[in-house]
Amino acid sequence: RIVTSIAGKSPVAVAVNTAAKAGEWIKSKLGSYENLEEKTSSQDLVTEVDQGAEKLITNLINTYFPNHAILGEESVEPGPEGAKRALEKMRNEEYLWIIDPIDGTTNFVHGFPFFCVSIGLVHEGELAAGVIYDPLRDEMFVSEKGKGAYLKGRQIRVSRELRLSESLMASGFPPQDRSDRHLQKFTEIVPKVRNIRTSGSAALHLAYLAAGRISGFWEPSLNVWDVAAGVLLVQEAGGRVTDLQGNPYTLETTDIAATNGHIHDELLKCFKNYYD
Ligand code: 2AM
Ligand code: CA
Ligand code: CA
Ligand code: CA
Repeated sequence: RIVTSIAGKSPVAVAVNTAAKAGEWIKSKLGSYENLEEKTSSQDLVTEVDQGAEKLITNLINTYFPNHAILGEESVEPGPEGAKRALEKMRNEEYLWIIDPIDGTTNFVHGFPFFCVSIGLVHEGELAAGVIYDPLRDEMFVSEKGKGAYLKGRQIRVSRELRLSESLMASGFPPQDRSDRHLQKFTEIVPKVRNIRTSGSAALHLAYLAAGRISGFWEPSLNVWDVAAGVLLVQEAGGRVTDLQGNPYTLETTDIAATNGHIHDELLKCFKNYYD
């Protein structure tokens, strides 16, 4: 059991309560954001709601843990280099919070109801807690290292499918990567699986994997805040996360393969020669 009462001030409790507050506020702004800005391109968006939610989250975490470091998407210079540099700089902090205030900003902007708040905590270099909150469905996914993964207080497990052919999968197309190899791989994998969803939030896809709603997910060129919390959820729900070549997940991993474990090798087989 994971204790999520804020009275104890456990980091998980603070993460849960913070994600709930941020999520409620984001939900109240759905359809009424005022400033839409393009970051690196017309495919890479930010609104004042992303920025406001990040501030709210940062302020709350700071209140409880003034000595912890916080890495948030909207406080880092746009582009993959900015993300890499920021992580390098903060990597050795004893406690590092990794925040994506809205994962699925494009969906939020268009009113497509699939986005979430993602809050991960790294302790001495290892994922220690991961919380993902979907405010529209009021679904709070919570994981703590060694204690399992939970949805609304009930323990969740990855799915049982043993083969790609019976698996519902998810993937995505981040603005940073519409490369031929990614598109080609997508075309190759579609006929091998039961079906694929590309719903626009890497974090929520990982939470769905942890809950057994899909059996696998892959996506290249992601940033640490897209996946940190989701990776722990998947691992604590019995799943497996690597890069596309099968190396174990680290905070530096950008090309992600995550599955229920059973179909992992079959999925990785599809990525042989991916980088050649
Ligand atoms: P976001 O909504 O927080 O920006 C969809 O394929 C995924 O790509 C989402 O998780 C989305 O996160 C992420 N994404 C958006 N812009 C990105 C970028 N510039 N680099 C990497 N991932 C990005
Ligand atoms: Ca973004
Ligand atoms: Ca994101
Ligand atoms: Ca975001």
